[in-house]
Amino acid sequence: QPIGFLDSGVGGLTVVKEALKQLPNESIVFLGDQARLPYGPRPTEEVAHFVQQIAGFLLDQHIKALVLACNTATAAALPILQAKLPIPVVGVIDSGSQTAVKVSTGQRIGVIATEGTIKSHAYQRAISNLSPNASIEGLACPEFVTVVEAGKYHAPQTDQLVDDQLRYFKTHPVDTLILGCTHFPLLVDSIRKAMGPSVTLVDSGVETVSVIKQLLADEQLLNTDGAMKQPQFYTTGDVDSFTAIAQDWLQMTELNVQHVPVEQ
Ligand code: DGN
Repeated sequence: QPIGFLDSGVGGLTVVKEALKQLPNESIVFLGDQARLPYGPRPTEEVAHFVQQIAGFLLDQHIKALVLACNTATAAALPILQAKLPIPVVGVIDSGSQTAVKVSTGQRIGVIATEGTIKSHAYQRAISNLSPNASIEGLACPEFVTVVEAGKYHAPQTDQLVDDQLRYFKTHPVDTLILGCTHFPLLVDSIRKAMGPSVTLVDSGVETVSVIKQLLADEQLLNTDGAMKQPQFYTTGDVDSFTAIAQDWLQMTELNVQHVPVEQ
C-alpha cells in the first residue's frame, strides 16, 4: 500500500523528494491541489474542507498513511483528519518545531510561512510548548509561493525579492529559521544568501519524513525490501506545468502525472 502526500501545489514535492531518499521501498501517491492554490490567504474552515476532500481521494487510492506535506493544511486540519481517518496522519509543524528547538543555540527562532500558518500561531504554540523561553519571530512570505509555482525559483530577480522580504530579520535577529511552508525549500539558495551563513535553516518537510519513517516502523507498516515503484502524481491544476517543476526538482524524466477535477 502506498503512502499519501498532499499539498496545495508543488511545495509538497520537497517532502516527496526526501521520502524518495529515506523510504526507497515505499510507493508514493501525491496530490497537489493547484486549482485552488494558494491555501495561505483562505479562511481556515475552507482549507480544512479542501484538505478533507483531497484526503478522501487519496484514501480511495488505498494509502496506509497520510502526510500533510503543507503547513497551511496542517495548521487548519491536522487534528480533524487524525480524528476522522482510520490511518496514521502526520503534519509538518510538530517535527519542524522539535528540530528547531533542538538545533537552536540561543532559542531565537524565526518562522517564515504563509499568512494562514502565521495567523494560526501553530508554530508559536508548538515551539513555546517545547521551549517556554524561546523567542519566536513569525513572518508571512506569501509571494514566495507564487514565485515557486511559476517555476521562477532559479530566476536572478528572485534573490532580490527574497532578500527584501527577509530584511525583517536584520532588526529581529534569529539564530534558527524554520522554512514553515513546503514551497520554500525550493528557494533555499536565495534564503541562505539573505540570512547569511550563521543562521541554521530547518526544513520542516525533511524532518517530517524521519517522523513518518519511525511511525511506520512502530506500526509494522514499513516496507524494508521490494523494488522501488514510480511515484504516482495527481494535480487538480495543469498537468504540464506540474510536470515541468516536478521533473526539475526531483531530477526525474519519466513521471506519471494525472489530472483530478475538483469543484472550485
Ligand atoms: N505549501 C503550503 C504550505 O506549506 O503552507 C502552502 C502554499 C499555499 O497554498 N499558499
